[in-house]
Amino acid sequence: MAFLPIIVAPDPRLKLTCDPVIDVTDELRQLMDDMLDTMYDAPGIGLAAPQVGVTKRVIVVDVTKNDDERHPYQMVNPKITWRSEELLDYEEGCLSLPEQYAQVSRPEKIRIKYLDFDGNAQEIETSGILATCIQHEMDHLDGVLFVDHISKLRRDLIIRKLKKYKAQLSSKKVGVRG
Ligand code: GNR
Ligand code: NI
Repeated sequence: MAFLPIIVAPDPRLKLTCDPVIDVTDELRQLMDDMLDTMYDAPGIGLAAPQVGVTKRVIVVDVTKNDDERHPYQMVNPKITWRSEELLDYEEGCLSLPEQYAQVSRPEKIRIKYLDFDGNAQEIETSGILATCIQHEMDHLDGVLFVDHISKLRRDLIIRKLKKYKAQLSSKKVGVRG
């Protein structure tokens, strides 16, 4: 069990395009397990590798609320093969944008292909919050954050708040009182 530090925006590491995984090794499985631990601990309903500083196309998701009915997904090289025309508006948050929320509109249903924990090819159709979360995580793999889907005015407001938040964090670290 390991908890990985989560990168907070703005940070150039959250803007990178991640590399496809060539094969699913034990090392990658360890990363996926550490990502799930980190996500549950945060707590969050999804986490993408770049949020913990790894530029690989790996995401984990679990939208269940109850701790004893967990249904985690660990996805490698996820690819959307179909999206519905109907959209769903959902109030999104992000562990890399702490305490910031905004309505984002995305396809309500999607079909995705991916490699699972064992390296086997899977294809599933999902809808609702699970579909929203998977799309949010997949955006991270291309350096896209939920604020990139809203107006520049709202995005700039959120980024300004995050800069303040990070400045406060770093001043606390060096022992300056705010
Ligand atoms: O924990 C999270 N909650 C959430 C809520 C609505 C839409 C997407 C998400 S994902 C987010 C965790 C995260 O930042 N994943 O990248
Ligand atoms: Ni996120």
